[in-house]
Amino acid sequence: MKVLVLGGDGFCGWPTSLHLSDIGHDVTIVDNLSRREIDLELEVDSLTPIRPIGERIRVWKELTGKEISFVHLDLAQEYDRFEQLLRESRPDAIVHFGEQRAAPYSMRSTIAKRYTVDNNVRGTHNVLAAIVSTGLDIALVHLGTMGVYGYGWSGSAPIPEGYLTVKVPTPDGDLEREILHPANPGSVYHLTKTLDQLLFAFYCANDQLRITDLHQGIVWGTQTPQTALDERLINRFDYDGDYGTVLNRFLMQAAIGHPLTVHGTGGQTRAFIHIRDTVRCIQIALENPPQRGEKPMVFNQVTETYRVRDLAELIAKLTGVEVANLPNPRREAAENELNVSRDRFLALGLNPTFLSEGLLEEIRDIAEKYRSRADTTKIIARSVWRQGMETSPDLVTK
Ligand code: NAD
Ligand code: USQ
Repeated sequence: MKVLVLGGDGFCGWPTSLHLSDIGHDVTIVDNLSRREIDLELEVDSLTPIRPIGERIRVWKELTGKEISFVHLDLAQEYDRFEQLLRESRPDAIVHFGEQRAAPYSMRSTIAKRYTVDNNVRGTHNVLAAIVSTGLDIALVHLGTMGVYGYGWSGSAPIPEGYLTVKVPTPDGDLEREILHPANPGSVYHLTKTLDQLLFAFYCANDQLRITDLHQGIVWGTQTPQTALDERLINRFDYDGDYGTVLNRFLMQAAIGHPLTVHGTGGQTRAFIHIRDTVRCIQIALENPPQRGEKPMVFNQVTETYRVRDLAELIAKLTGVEVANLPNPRREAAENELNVSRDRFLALGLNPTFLSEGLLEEIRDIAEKYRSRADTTKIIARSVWRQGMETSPDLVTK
């Protein structure tokens, strides 16, 4: 299969590109390298020493003989070049990771809010418009997020995979309807993913595009069998207050003896998935596309749920590090339950990596190995959801 991986230089996109290439697909990465530029803007770097994209691709070819192409292109700004790329390369499928993906970054300033909406919504719409304009039958797999559903909306009922069956009362009795699960975004970033959903619903209905939207939980872990082949293929590991996600941050904090930065009571329950399962899920989604005329196919790409304070306690017990309860810089429920339906990937053969198996490997092979690269001034989350919210002081590292 010929596959374009949009955002293929990023944390999920790079290991996915290698995995798809490894199993025989013809992969082209399309990326504007904006994530690397944001690192420069934030004056922070991946904990792991990631190599330039050209070197990554050269090393993959040296080691495996397999070729991955790279196109430097901005999906939001360079529509004509993207359409031309589709006409020339005629891909069977597109995997779309190419968006600004950090909630704290999206809330840090007016400029960042506007950038996130412009980049994500324009980029996604350009992809859809270009598929229609070329007339090619390209299956699109997009990375959505569990955050489109929000937290706590449906109480203890499991969050369905995309659609909710509702009863509409009418004078002639109740009408049963299937609707997109109500959107309840918690940041400007999550808001863009709820807007993406509506774009997909429209283009499926109007143009019969074939679209799969993967509502992924928080990805943890770093390496896949392919990125672990050579240090020059290593995946990125974000630990800073904007891009670092909670579990990877806690692992890195434990490795350097920094108190674990729990926001508020840590009663927030979130969904998680290991990066090795992310790449398998993308493969499964590519192998099981919807038919033309179907509505967007939605999968919940999640393997486990955890409460933030339970994760902190688990890591504290394993490593002896302290837990710090900090003022929460976000506006979010202090405590929530999370019950998620996740049957579809399991039914299609996903065999998950659970926290209990992967944590120690991650601490030893990544967090401890690269701890000297950490800049401790970048750990505390400084982006606040509303002006005037309290931020935390730097915590002393032992
Ligand atoms: P990332 O920032 O590491 O990678 C995104 C890549 O897209 C980067 O390489 C960036 O340069 C590129 N990009 C951004 N805007 C672009 C544009 N306009 N044109 C071309 N390239 C562009 O993010 P990630 O963690 O790999 O996430 C990938 C996708 O998965 C995102 O859409 C994100 O919302 C979703 N997701 C991520 C997680 C997670 O925990 N990391 C969880 C759920 C969903
Ligand atoms: N949190 C802490 N301490 C920290 C960092 C985070 O307590 O040091 C808390 C946050 O307040 C939040 C929870 O942990 O309650 C999760 O935060 P996160 O930064 O790990 O995850 P989030 O902002 O939701 O975003 C990440 C990815 C995003 C993806 C999303 C999946 O950056 O791309 O869409 O996870 S989900 O959360 O399921 O929507």
